Amino acid sequence: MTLRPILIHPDPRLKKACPAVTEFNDELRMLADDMLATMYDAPGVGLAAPQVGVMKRVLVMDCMKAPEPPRPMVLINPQVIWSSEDTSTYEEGCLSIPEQYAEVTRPAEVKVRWMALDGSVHEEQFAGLWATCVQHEIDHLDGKLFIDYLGPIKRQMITRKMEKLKRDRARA
Ligand code: K1U
Ligand code: ZN
Repeated sequence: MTLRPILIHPDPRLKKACPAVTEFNDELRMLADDMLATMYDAPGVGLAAPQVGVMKRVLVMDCMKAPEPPRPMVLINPQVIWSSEDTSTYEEGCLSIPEQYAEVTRPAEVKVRWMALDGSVHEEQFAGLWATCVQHEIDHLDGKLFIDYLGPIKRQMITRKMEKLKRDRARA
């Protein structure tokens, strides 16, 4: 298992839609293991493959809150097949946009279909933080960031802060 570096916005790989996974092999299992380890280490509740520079439709998440046991999930080629009309607003963060938070309104519940690492097909309805997280991660697979839901001034302010963070990190 290897911790993989997380790309920081702005990066062209975070703005591109990822193609579907077609091969279920050891490389994919290794990617999922590395992504879960990287997410827990960050720490975060979700992570999408393009955030570690891999352009594949793979996401991991675990929104269980202590003292509940962890529930590491790996979703391959996930699709939202139903969204509730009622919405919920959550102050979102992103491991690719560190220390920046903003309220985003999304469907409160979604039903998602995905494939597991063995190619089996699964469906589940998510609510609460799970629903917010799975939508945030699927957005990553489509090249969309939570700041794309904000107005242009706030989005540009956050982007400038991230450009500075990257410059400072490169100099350190
Ligand atoms: O995709 C990502 O960048 C991960 C992101 C997922 C997410 C968080 C909140 C709302 C929607 C999606 C994060 O995990 S940010 C870190 C975070 O929220 C967190 C970290 C530790 C404990 C609990 C939450
Ligand atoms: Zn994110």
